[in-house]
Amino acid sequence: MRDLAAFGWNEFFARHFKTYQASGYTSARVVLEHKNFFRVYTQYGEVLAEISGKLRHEAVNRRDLPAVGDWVVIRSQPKDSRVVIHAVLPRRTSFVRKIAGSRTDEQIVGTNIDTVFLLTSLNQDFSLRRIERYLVTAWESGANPIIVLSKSDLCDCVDERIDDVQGVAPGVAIHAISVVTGTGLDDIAQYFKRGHTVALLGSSGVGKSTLINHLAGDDQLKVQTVREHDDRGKHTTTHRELILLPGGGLVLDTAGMRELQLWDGDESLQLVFDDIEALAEECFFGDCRHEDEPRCAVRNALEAGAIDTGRYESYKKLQKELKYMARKKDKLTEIVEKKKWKKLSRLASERGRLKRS
Ligand SMILES: Nc1nc2c(ncn2[C@@H]2O[C@H](COP(=O)(O)OP(=O)(O)O)[C@@H](O)[C@H]2O)c(=O)[nH]1
Ligand SMILES: [Mg+2]
Ligand SMILES: [Zn+2]
Repeated sequence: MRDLAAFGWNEFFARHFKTYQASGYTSARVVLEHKNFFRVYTQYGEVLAEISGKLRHEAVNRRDLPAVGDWVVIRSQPKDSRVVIHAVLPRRTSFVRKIAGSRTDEQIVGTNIDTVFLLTSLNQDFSLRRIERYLVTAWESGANPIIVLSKSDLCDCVDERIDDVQGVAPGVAIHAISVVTGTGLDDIAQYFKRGHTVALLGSSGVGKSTLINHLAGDDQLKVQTVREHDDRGKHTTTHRELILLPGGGLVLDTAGMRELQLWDGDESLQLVFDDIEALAEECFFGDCRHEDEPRCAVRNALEAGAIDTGRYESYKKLQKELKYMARKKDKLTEIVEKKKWKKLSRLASERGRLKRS
């Protein structure tokens, strides 16, 4: 039997699993999500899993259903090649973004992630504004963000870039790496610890798969097989898979993320832009919009060049995006509440009928 601790099982999950333990259940971690089924790691190896009718029936939101990274409850039937997921254990962290496109809905990119690498390549892809956006979502997820500047071999001003990034991400560790020359790879090895989950996030082409192949080493074949499979799979436009590394630790690839729109993040926004937030405290008016109010500390700082205009614009843009999302979500909550109520009353009347018959 395999040791689930290597896949991230710990006391937190064990505590929540207690209620199931006595009744012939076991736990498993979701490593891949297909259209109608999942692939999960169990003590007996990797198997396919489906959601139980009851779990699907009772789910109101997408977040009630399993996502990659989740610990789920399955019946212990080691001989079956397919298992049924009966419940999702509470998540320690959850990386959520707004689903791509105009629909207002959330998408869970991954759960139970310990560290999230925000990858930006040091060539064309480099953007401080994108880093700020990714940081808000990363802080919101509960995971610890690390900034990884990839393809350092293609840049001749790496130190300047690091300084620039430091300016928008105070207190966040920054590593410049190159899989081609090997620069920085030793530094990031520290994040791959047994049972720890690292998610790689970044635009397509920044080098996520290349880094995973490097980390997976002898397991390279496995990563490639998965990719081939992904190419053929008609339903999977986005690909997320949790990979157990030979040296310990798990890595989650998040391919197919073209845009990262915010879903949640008021407090995280304050955290990422704490320089601006601190200045705003010093404005004469408590509700200063930093537009035409007198004695505005933010505008003064902008005029004096103490804060960068690009950064301030970015702050305002993200703030607006969050406000817009909040309004949309209020409406959504109303609808969901109605749906939930309908569902609950239907379940109650079904139960009533069962009892009577
Ligand atoms: N020069 C250079 N190219 C890299 C490096 N890492 C990845 N690449 C290249 O960047 C391209 C995109 O890499 P890939 O791993 O597929 O990116 P992904 O879309 O984020 O998974 C590929 O052609 C890689 O060979 C690096 O450190 N240096
Ligand atoms: Mg890739
Ligand atoms: Zn002001």
